[in-house]
Amino acid sequence: MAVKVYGPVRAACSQRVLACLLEKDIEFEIVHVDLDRDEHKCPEFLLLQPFGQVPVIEDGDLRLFESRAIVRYYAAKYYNHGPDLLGTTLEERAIVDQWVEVEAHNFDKLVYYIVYNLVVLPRLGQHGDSAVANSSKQKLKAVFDIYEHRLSKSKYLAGESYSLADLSHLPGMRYLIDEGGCAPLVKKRKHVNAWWEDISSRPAWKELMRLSDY
Ligand SMILES: N[C@@H](CCC(=O)N[C@@H](CS)C(=O)NCC(=O)O)C(=O)O
Repeated sequence: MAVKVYGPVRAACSQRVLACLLEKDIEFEIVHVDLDRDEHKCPEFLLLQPFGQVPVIEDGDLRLFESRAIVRYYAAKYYNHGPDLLGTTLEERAIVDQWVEVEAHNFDKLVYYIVYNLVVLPRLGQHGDSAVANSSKQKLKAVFDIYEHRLSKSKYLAGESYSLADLSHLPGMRYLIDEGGCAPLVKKRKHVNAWWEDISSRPAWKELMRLSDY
């Protein structure tokens, strides 16, 4: 039975989940949730996700929200199917987890402030706060400097293999580069740029970009 994924295919958090399902070649069905029409705040949706956010998955009897919990679940459930996204030893897994947490706590908020103010609000005909976007870009430079150093030591964030740590960054990186005006911040950092070129060339991500109709 196909996994049901509730959320717009273009939402960054939905894309994190979809990128993982595509890597693992897991069949899925997208149930579109229109955020512009506040469908995620309606009572039926709140029964699925009490915080009123996407994505949510339904897989048989299992219902799960929080995109990083979902990708961890599928990476573990289909450990032997498709690429290993978790790491093999306890230590490798801990390092993957560490960088997934970095994405969630050091990177994602900055992406949100930049994209919300420069892309989402203007799309809705409202003024974004450019001061907030600019100060987030300054903070992002410092984060990218740390990534640059890390990626000068290993091909991927958690070591020599692609993992959930890299996959988790894909949607935010795309938003920053394609819509948030941050391409120069990436391009001028040799290792971050090579990493982005590599991870965004993966067939699963390219397939998701086709589904997203970019
Ligand atoms: N930590 C959650 C965040 C979910 C989230 O922020 N989803 C966004 C779309 S990327 C959303 O639903 N935004 C609408 C809202 O918060 O009202 C996750 O990773 O699933």
